[in-house]
Amino acid sequence: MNKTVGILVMAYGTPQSLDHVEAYYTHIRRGRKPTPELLRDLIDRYKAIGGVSPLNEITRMQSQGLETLLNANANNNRTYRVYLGMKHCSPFIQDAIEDMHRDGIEEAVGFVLAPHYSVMSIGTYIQAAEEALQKSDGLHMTFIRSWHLHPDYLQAAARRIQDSLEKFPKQVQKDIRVVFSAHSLPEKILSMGDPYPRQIHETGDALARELKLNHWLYAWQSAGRTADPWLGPDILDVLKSLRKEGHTSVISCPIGFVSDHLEVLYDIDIECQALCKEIGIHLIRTASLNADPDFLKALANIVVEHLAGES
Ligand code: FEC
Repeated sequence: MNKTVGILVMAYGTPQSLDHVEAYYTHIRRGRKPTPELLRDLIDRYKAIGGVSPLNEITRMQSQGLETLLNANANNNRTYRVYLGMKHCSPFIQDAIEDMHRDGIEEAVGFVLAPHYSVMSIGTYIQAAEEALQKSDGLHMTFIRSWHLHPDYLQAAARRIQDSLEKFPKQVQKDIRVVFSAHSLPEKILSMGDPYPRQIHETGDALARELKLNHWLYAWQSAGRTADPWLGPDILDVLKSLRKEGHTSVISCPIGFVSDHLEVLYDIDIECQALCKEIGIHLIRTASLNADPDFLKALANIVVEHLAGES
């Protein structure tokens, strides 16, 4: 008999228009409305990248591409159905699980389109899913918590760094500084023994080994606008320090993210680029993985290997 396995693909989500920014921001802030200043600042950032972020569109393409690829290679009378659940906009994670339950799915796997685990990032997606599962009798779901060292993911990321290296003249390539960055989180995760900073370093170190890089370093980006201390150093400070040390050729590799969105298109492509122009650094950002075939293949293998380990 044919069996359908549900795949819950979870992603951050973005407002579908500028009119939806306030509701989205309020959701991110767990129900607390942003001040008019914070809201204006965020709307201005969306305007600077063209009014909307491409994140939802890319997430949809990733989900559809994954479903197509999984079914093209399916055997043992298995078919796969992908359900998309967002953290901060519709369709929410809870909606996706309700749909799965209504469709009679009994076996499912859930994962987030972000490679590194933190209790404050992936942990909160899984928590939302687990709450919805309590109302979904008969639906059994397991989770992939991180996939930051999967060889196919590393290969796809390495290829994009190599492409960026080749955009620099041959004679400067050996001196290039590669800055790996990920979304900052409140510093308190350190005292909780959270694996997030370690996993980011593991990914960067594995890529540096694979590509035989001479110089690489780590930075945090996109820290929240809140009073508590966030993980540092911030990427802007790292770029300033590199310039002070005399370096002028830098690759930015935001390995904490897989898609083009506000934190990449604004924070790196506008904010970091403006700083680099001012201080005299030639900065190239690695292309995002988006819905490219090599990344979809990595995602499909991550899912299939997880399911094989479960059965
Ligand atoms: O393109 C888009 O519209 C959405 C881009 C976007 C992604 C993303 C990913 C992560 N975040 C993470 C943590 C936090 C924490 C707070 C926080 C706040 C924001 C705000 C916006 C935003 N994040 Fe985000 N994040 C994206 C966008 N993020 C907008 C609100 C304004 C601002 O601070 O800039 C602070 C919450 C609070 O106030 O309490 C914490 C982490 C990731 C990477 C993992 C993932 O994708 O889930 C971690 C994409």
